[in-house]
Amino acid sequence: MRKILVALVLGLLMFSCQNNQEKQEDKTTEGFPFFIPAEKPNRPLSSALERNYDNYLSIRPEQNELFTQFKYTKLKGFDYNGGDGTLTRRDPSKVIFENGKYYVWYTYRNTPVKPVGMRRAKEANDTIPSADWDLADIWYATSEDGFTWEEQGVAVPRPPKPQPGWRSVTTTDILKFKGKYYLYFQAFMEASGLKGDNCPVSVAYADSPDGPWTHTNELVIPNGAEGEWDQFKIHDPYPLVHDGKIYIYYKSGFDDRKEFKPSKVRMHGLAIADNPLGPFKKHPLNPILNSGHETTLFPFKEGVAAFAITDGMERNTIQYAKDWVNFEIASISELMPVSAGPYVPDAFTDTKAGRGITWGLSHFINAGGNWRHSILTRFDCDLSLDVDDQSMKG
Ligand code: AAL
Repeated sequence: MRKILVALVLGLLMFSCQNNQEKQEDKTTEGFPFFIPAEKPNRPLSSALERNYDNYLSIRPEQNELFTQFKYTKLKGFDYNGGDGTLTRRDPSKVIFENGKYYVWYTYRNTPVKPVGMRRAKEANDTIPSADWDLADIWYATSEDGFTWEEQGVAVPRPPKPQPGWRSVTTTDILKFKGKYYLYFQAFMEASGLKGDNCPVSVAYADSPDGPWTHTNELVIPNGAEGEWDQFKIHDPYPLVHDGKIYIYYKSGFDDRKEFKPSKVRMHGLAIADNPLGPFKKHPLNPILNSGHETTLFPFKEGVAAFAITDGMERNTIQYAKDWVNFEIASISELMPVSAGPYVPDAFTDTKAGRGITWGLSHFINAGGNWRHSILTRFDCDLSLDVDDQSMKG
């Protein structure tokens, strides 16, 4: 009996020592309600737990530098004809800070009537728009705080027929390179909806963000050849500077191909040039992002981060490519800003230590049957490595 008691006490002591040792060896994550080691444990794991360690930057969202949620604030300074669908502002560029103020460029449509809708595009004419972005010009606005904006007027108007963009110039984004400014934009040669939403990309340049802008009337990023993934459209051109070159990320889609219908497939491609006016060479690995819709990217550490929103298997994710080409999912988010144009302080500095973003502009679509009009809004987020730096905030 005595022997049994001694063995029991010894057994208990050994068990508790071992347990304590294990607990000390396992670095638990502070405040985490379950006993989940911060490092991947050396024992068989379920696929879900395996993935939790292998596929993301951290094992829980709050520790992940590329995880954020988004807050939206109504902007001051823009009127929308009472919201009757005749005036739209959408697809903002990234925001830049020049001459002591913030600048943004966007698609501006002010038509006598609201759009008839892409499905009724045959009813569109010189004054009746088909889509929300049909019959549009590129306008710009400036702001001192990122909340109240002063509309400055047109930056790049539609050129006369038959020049590229005569039907509509839309969805622009800004580049500053060697002291000059460049606006890349979609140049429509027919009303959206007649065949699809098809267009290539054209460019205008200026010595100052206030213009005047010279439209080259050239197609700087042409559609792909027949049968290529970007045969029908080059949308949402988004320039950044990397390795001394201009990297333009863009979106295209496969949805004009009968074999894919009714699927909505949108992916991102990359085109690179030494000179802002081209020639641009499309990356051999295109498409380089398998999801998303509009393009939103920013330098982050040595790589680049991208929002994948709206379409595709990996929508609602923030992705990261250390080499600016091969993207991995960094985090999954929600209510992501549509067509976000963030304030990216180091978009053109060829940085190797990208600082991330904390705010920008995006759009909301007022949908009612057909899309009627869109409004610009401000979004705030926490995707910066130096969130306490006031210069990151508007
Ligand atoms: C957007 C963008 C492009 C499309 C249309 C207007 O949000 O992806 O610009 O052509 O929708």
